[in-house]
Amino acid sequence: MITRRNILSLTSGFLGLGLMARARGQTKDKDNASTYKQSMKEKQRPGYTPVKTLNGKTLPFKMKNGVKEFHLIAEEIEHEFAPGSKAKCWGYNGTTPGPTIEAVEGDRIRILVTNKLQEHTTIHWHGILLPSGMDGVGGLSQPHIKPGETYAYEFTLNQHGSYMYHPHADEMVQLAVGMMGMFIIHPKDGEEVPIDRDYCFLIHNWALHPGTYRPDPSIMTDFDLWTFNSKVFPAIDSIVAQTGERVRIRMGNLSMWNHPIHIHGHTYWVTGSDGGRWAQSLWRPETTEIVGVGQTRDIEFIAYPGDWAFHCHMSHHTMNAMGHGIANPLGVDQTGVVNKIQSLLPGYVSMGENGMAEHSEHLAMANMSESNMEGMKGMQHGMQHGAGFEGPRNTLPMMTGQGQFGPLEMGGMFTVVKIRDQLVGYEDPGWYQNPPGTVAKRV
Ligand SMILES: [Cu+2]
Repeated sequence: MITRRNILSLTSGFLGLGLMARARGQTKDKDNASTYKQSMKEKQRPGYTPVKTLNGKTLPFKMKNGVKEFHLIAEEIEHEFAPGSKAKCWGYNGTTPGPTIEAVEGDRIRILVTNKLQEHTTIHWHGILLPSGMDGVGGLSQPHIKPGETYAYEFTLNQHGSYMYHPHADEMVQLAVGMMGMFIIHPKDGEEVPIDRDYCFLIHNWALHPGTYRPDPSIMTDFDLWTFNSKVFPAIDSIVAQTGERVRIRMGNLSMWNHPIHIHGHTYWVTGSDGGRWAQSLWRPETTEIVGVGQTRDIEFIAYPGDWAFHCHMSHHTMNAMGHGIANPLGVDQTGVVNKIQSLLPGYVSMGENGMAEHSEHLAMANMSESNMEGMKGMQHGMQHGAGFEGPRNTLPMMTGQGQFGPLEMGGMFTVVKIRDQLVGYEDPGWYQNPPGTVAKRV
């Protein structure tokens, strides 16, 4: 496995070559520049920058007679979408999504799949070119993997790019409850344009109805939670980078909607998919790219300092659980009717007469308190509206998150790209300290 340390030693290896070149009589300055250029260009040949899975991890492997052997265990798990909302989900090796499989073009790999579910399953290697019998479609390419059984998939990777894995057995249910993972294959000759930070995540949607603990697989359009790697904002990891670095974000969509994923403060290039990293003539500058159902998309940008929103642009997809079949409340004085509805529907919160912002402030305040649900009981909301408020159990506020200037009024598919001139590893650096005179202000 290639680690950051390996890459450092590779880089220093090329620096060493540079020193040898200098001994052959080149001038020092020219030599330093060319050595640096060479080391930057070569630092990922034949290595690579390991992928960073948001809120997740990479699946370890063992080398066995030249074959990289991975082991996935399909099982029921308890998953937390954000503090205050947990569910019985299905996943791999204890998580949803399962750990990211990461390998290199040309690798021979074996993936053992153990089924600890109460029903059969399989795994389909989405986008990967392989023998038909390794494709993982239950009944079509193989017998189903029954509870307690382990199957071995083995094939050679003859491509590179951003791929996925997911069951192809009782697919509607098994996807709806979280069974999926990313499968990243690095090019064997390294990247022509080197990548400094390589992120990946899966896009998904969940019907975890307010007050319940199991995602409902029967829902087709009206979902409650919209996630990056099975987390909702503010529990989604920030994407961090150092100023000037080339950042790639690989996104896979196994949800039931297409998602236009938008970045602030940058133009990114759309550079790849499950067809690999595209030829540079195909790269497109965008600030929003639709990641369609069943697709993967890679975007790349050069990091510019600041705190930048990164989110799905479907505005309901940056919300948590909410009702959709309600009359339009804007401009309607609801003070009289709210108490009556609450007597029938405990936990009902009206949408605002003047918009939702005021409502979000109360919930954001509640969300900041130590115990999410305890904090939502009564106090702030009751003071404002003269009615005790207790949200449904195990249910996140619809809009939440607190920034350095106030409530973010977001949820779901939203995170922050935090870019700093100096950065330690992948640590979250906190909020951006804006240079004086660069923050919008009241006049
Ligand atoms: Cu979306």
